[in-house]
Amino acid sequence: MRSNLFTKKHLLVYLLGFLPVLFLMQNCDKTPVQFTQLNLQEGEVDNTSTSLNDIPSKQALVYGSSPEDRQFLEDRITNFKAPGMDQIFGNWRRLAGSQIYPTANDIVMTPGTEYCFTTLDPLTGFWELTIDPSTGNQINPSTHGECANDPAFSASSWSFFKNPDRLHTSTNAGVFNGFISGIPYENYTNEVTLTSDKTDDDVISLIIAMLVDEQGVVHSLSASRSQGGFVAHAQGMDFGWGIIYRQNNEIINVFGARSVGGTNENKVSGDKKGWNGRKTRVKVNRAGNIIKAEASNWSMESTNLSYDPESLIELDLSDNSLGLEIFKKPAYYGYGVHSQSGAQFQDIVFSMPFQNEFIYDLQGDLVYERNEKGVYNVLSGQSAFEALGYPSRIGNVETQKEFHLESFRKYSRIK
Ligand SMILES: [Ca+2]
Repeated sequence: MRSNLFTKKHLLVYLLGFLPVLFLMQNCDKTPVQFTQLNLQEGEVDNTSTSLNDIPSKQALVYGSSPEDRQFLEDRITNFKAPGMDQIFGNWRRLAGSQIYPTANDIVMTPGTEYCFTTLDPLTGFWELTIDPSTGNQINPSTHGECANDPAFSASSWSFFKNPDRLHTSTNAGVFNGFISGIPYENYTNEVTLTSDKTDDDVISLIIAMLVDEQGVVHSLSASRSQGGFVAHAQGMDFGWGIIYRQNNEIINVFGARSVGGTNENKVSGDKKGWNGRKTRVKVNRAGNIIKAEASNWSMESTNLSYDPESLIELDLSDNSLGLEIFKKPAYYGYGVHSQSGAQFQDIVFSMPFQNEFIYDLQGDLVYERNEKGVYNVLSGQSAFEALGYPSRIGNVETQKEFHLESFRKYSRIK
């Protein structure tokens, strides 16, 4: 047990310290900003934890007092740009079926599959060949069934390449896998070019929203392109474009399925060569409960990827007939692939409206809000401590720093 954990005594001290704040909060009608996501919640008060791992955690753009963190904060304030693919590759959580790994370093090999984990070739992004111990045969882990069906293996199969910056996966994975943001959003626009240089015909997606329910089930909604392969066959996405709702790895529903340039399904349609270097650009816009997704036709050229107006799929999360109620709140976005070796994401353009982002300076107990010009301003009278709630283990997925609320208004760095 760590000595700096909250105890019941600390809780009492804390609550006494918070009484004036609670009083003020009841009289704060003139406060211009409502921290609806981050206000102190009764359910967050935890007076029984004996382990740091039991403390409720949250993700926010928080910055501590180390020189490194001061620089991160300065960079954020003066030079905001959306997370680049190097950040996504290095810092974002990885999703594989029902598994979520906080970072690549947290991926644990499934016993018996160790032989799959050779080395990702730094030039091609594909796993080096190995010997299957059960048969003695040389196999390619990227396509070998036992390897490709293992969530830990597919989550480990990603590379980041430059010129152009892109995410690449080598594996013909049996589970939907990719990257999810550390911070939830409900207002944003994300545009990405999807491609694969392999002739397989399966699914490459922008994850529109991802949340985990109280039972630990991963719910995801993804704008998906395919060349008509097996994932599509199962749920009527044969046309090559639609929004897929999954629970863990199971496809629950497909919305708006239609053709945007047809498909090139192996041995079946088009030139029968799958992706084979074809590109498509996909745009997702989320404005609260309204989701809009568009796609371009296929093209071999990045310069020829204009959105097809007929591709527009619009969903209203407040329409209960869709069964998507779980997403009616800020959710994580990201990038996902199902059974498509060589899939790549490039030319990401992500933007969000000003209402959507706050950053928290734990050293100065300050809250910054991003305005309509993308400039961060300190919110006068707002306290980072109050806005973030109590007690919390708070991580910043962009910097990979994590903090623990040690005592009233005092955070300690965990890592
Ligand atoms: Ca496949």
